[in-house]
Amino acid sequence: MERQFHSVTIQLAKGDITRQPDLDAVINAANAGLMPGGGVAGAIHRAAGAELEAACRPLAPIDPGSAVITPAFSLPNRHVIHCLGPVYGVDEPSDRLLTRCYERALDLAEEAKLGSLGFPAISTGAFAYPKRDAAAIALHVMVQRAPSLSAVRLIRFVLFSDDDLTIHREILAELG
Ligand code: AR6
Repeated sequence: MERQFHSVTIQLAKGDITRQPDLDAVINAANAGLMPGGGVAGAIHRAAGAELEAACRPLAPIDPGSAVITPAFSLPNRHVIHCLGPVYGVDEPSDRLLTRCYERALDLAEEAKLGSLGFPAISTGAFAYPKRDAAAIALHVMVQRAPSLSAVRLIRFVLFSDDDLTIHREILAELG
């Protein structure tokens, strides 16, 4: 499913964030240390190779709600944007921090003049953010920011499960 908001296409796809060769950058659901871990961060670091860990080390630690950008090394993309989402029930206010994460990722993409981005559902795995609330926040940020984006033209949410895809589809269908 996809929808157009101003000059930005928001697309929903089921898949693996490390297998999106047509995108300029993928977003990592990082940990504060920007190190390999489980979930998205583990997959991204495995696919990018040890150079990514070395590139991340001087940029860490980062705070919840912030993001940094690195090259993507052996991934098929040009860049990785590493976002630290809130741990649900711990990092507060979690909705503001999750919003800021997505906003910061868009800011970094605009600065680097990236045209296409792939986002996972940040904070909804190990960080336990309720999936529907997180999807609403992520999609609202994209729709709100679409009119002011000049480089970013394609935003793809790369979702791991049918359940996640359904939730995002329901919310995207109601937006705008
Ligand atoms: N591609 C797309 N989505 C994925 C992939 C993948 N390869 N792998 C998992 N997901 P998580 P968080 C989904 O836990 O909640 C790590 O250990 C997953 O099903 O990766 O922000 C880090 O080191 C879920 O829906 O991110 C951090 O410590 C979503 O991506 C911590 O987890 C996010 O799950 C970050 O936790």
